[in-house]
Amino acid sequence: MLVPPVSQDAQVINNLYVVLYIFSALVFLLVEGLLVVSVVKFRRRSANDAPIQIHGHTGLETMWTILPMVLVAVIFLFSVNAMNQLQATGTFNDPLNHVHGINDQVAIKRVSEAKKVDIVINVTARQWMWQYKYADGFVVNQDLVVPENKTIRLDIVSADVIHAWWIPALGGMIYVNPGEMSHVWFNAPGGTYYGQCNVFCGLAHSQMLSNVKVVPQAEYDAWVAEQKTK
Ligand SMILES: [Cu+2]
Repeated sequence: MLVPPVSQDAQVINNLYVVLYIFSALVFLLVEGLLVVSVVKFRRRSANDAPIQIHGHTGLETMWTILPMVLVAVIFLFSVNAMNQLQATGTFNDPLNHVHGINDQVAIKRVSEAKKVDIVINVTARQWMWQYKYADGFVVNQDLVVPENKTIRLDIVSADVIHAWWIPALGGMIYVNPGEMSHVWFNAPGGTYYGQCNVFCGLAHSQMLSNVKVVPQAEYDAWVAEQKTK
């Protein structure tokens, strides 16, 4: 069961999955169907029964070479089309959230101009937690808290090994590599969205949760005020 999407990007990705499911189901039915038909129709009926021996069949061989190629090509086109619709990643020719050098000024300028954002949060991935540093200066180590219906950008770096940020309801996965900065944009309605580090990053990888709590603005302001006093 797919996680219900709450962002446009997550919707685009889910739609692509549905297309892939349909293709997979068709291939499954075709292969299993032929298998069952063959088992029943061509089963051995007596001890002397032997099938006709065939060596080479140009027609069949061409078919099972061309058909998968066409299938993969069609899936590729659907995928490129979906990638081009993703808001958070720019376009296929001008991808945004792929990794950049941390002090690459050109990349930083491009990212900051890419989309008008309300809040930027600096995120550090480390074994085994996400640390969120807010503009007000405080750092939290538990869930990410953001106001609802605001455009958020996360600037994510890794302090140690490769991690990956992925909240299925909010959009696509992004790798977080040491020595590079990755970017994630999202704008979500209120709710709690579950995710976790999506690249095996050591012993406690499975406990490296990355949950996002999206709350009303007033609640967010109160939360920020509380954090500042700590
Ligand atoms: Cu991790």
